[in-house]
This record gives sequence, C-alpha cells and structure tokens, in this order.
Amino acid sequence: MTIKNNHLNVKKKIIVLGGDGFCGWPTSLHLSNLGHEVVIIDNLSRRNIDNELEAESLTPIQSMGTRLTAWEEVSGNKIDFYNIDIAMNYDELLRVINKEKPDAIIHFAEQRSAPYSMKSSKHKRYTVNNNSNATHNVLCAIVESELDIHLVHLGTMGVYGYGTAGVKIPEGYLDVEVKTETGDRVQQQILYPTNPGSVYHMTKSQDQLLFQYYNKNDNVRVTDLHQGIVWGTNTMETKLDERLINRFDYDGDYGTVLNRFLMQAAVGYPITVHGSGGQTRAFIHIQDTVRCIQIAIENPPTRNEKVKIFNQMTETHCVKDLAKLVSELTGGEIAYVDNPRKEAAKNELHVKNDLFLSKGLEPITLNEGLLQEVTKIAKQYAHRADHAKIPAKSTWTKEQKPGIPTKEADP
Ligand code: UPG
Repeated sequence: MTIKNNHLNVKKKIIVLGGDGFCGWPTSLHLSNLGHEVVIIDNLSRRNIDNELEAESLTPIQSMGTRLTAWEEVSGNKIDFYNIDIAMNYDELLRVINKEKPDAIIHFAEQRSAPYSMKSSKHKRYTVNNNSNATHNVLCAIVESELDIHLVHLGTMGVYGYGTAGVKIPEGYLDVEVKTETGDRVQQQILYPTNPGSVYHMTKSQDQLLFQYYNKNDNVRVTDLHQGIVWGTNTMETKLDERLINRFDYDGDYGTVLNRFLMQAAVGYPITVHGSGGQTRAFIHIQDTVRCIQIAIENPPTRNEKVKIFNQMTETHCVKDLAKLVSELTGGEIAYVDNPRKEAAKNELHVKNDLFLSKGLEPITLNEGLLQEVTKIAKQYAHRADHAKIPAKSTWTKEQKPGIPTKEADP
C-alpha cells in the first residue's frame, strides 16, 4: 500500500543531510512519497553514539540498506544514500552537491541532544566542532557550487532560553527602537536575542549568525525552522512497513521529555519530572514536523529575501502538567527528581506560529488520542527497554545531581 500524493506542483531534487535520524528519516520518506527526488547524506553518527552510550532505540530500527530497500519495495521510489561526514569532509560534500545539483538541501546533520552536549569537555567540543563546521561547510559548498540552492535548516526553540518576560516570541525578528547619539529615535529589525541553555543550544544560536551572514553576503536562500520538542514516533510513511519504523529514544541523553514519560509509564518506571516541573516548553508531533518541512520547501524565500524564520511548534505545556496527563492516562507514578540541568524552575512561554498556520498546517494536538498511540508503541517494544539507561545522568555542572528516582515503580 502506498499513499501517493498526486498534487505535487513542482518536483524538486532534495538532499537531506542527516536523513538517518529521528526527524531526517521520516522527512526523507514524506518528501519522496510526495514525488520529490530525495538523496540522503548521513555519516550514521547517531548509530555510533548509541554504541558509545550503550543505548538503543526502543523501536527496532533497521540498517540504512534495509530501510532503503524496503522503501523502494513499498513506494516504488528510490532514495540514494551517501555516507559522508559533512563536518569533516568538505570536498566530498561539494562533489555530491555538484553532481546531484539539488534545488533544496535540508540540514538536520547536527548533534541534537542537550544532555549529550554537556557530558564532558570532549562532548562539548565534539558538539561545537560538529555542528558549527557542518553548518558552515554546507553554506560554503552552496556558494562554491554557484547553484541557487534553498537551504532549510532545523533549528530549535531552545535558542531563546525560555525566559521571554511576557513577550510572545516572534518568528525570528524583533522590531526595536534605539536612540542615536543625537537623540533621534531609529527603528531596526534584529534577530530575536538568544539565550541558549546548553552547549548544543548554543551551536544552534551560532548557526543563526552564519545564515544571516551568507544570506547578506552571497544571497543564499535560507529558511530556519525553530522547532519545539518533538513527540510521537511514526508518520504515515514509516507506518507502511515495519522495516521503515522510526527511532524512539528514551535514554537519559536522547529521549525527549514527553516520549520519555510515555515510555516510563509503559514499562512501570516512575515518570521523572526534573525539579518542580514548572518548565514550560513548545511541542510538535513528528507528523507535523514532516508536514512543516514540506511547507518550507514549497515556500522558498526569493533570491534577495532575508533569512526566513518559522517557529515550528504547535502547543506549549509545562513539564508537570504533561507528567500528570500521562499519569492519568496510564496510572503511572510521578517522581520529582533532582534537576540535572541549569534551567529556570518555572517559566512562561508564548510563541507565535502564524506562518505555518497561514500556509495550511492543521496541527495534531495532544488531545487527539495520539498519546495512546505512542503508549501502544512503548508497550509493544517494552521488552527492549534497558531500565539502567532511563535516568538523566548528564549534569550541567559538577555540583548538580543526576535525575534518579529513589525507587522504581511497581511493575
Ligand atoms: N525533562 C524532565 N524529565 C525528563 C526529561 C526532561 O523533566 O525525564 C525536562 C527538562 O529538564 C527540560 C524539558 O523537560 O526542562 C525538555 O527537555 P527535552 O525534552 O530533553 O528537550 P530539549 O533539551 O529542549 O531538547 C529537545 C531536542 C532538541 C531540540 C529541542 C527543541 O533534543 O534537539 O532542539 O528539544 O526544543
């Protein structure tokens, strides 16, 4: 069974950097299913980090070869794959761009875990080297190729640091009025100031300046998507065959909060709320992630337009309320544990997401029974869970304690 969408106006060649990851894989399938020609570049670093951490996706993800064969069997569409480390191997990246001549490049190829980025000096330096070089290499290669490629980057709401002092976070830019030396008042538009909460989030803040510079200097067309915390596992396409299943991270470094809570409840582990749980965050379902990227690809900026910034999120929730919701749904027990992170104990968060809504996004919300769907996945693969990997052990400073519950819940 395929789910062909025949409404494609313009078929594009799209390179997906990081197309093996949690967001990159379902995005690649979604765009391929729409009829676009998709090429994946990935160095399989996420799988190597799993080896390093001795952790695994709860869902049994298949090798890249098996995934691509399965997709061709299911959809009739071929996705080409290059194993390249784009942060280290600029010449290879440029060679593939010159050979494939893509209309668009989607850039997911960054180390995306805040806790992983804070584990040690080695992990901080890896995250900065990897993420900053990857982004800069892509921008340089686009300029050197002399092709008019639209770059779509997966950024994060986390660059704002979540302390918005009553301001509704705009889509990238802030109108400010400043006083000149002569006392005149001038209007300016600036990037909304960043206040990253981890080394990982800091690299995404730096990415913003790289985009602004190459956009100004070389007219590179860039869309930067400031995404919220993703929840859910599968999309329409990854559900088509078990070999296409998406990854589900639950470990203390890579598991994102809502998926962790659902998994913890499913395996009888306490729901680990960091601190008092007053942290409010922005969320989006993985199905909406792939749809938003489609919308970004279909609405590229013009050659002389400044960097387009979208807030890619659909709702905000505080961590404690999410824990209560999951607990009510599943009967799981909540544990308030030490917060291993340095973050505000409580914050308000108001975010504008008008751009995606204006382009037709119909958001999937937590109330739509989808939580149950994820719980089902977590239950189905509960036998694969390693409870020792659940607690968040990476602390932001030496003085902090890991987020370990005092006892495991009764199974
Ligand atoms: N948290 C808990 N208990 C847990 C895990 C997390 O209370 O067991 C809290 C955590 O302290 C934080 C919040 O939940 O306040 C969110 O944490 P998490 O879901 O890990 O999100 P981020 O660290 O913000 O990172 C995720 C992705 C990142 C992306 C970002 C978007 O890993 O790639 O940029 O979400 O906001």
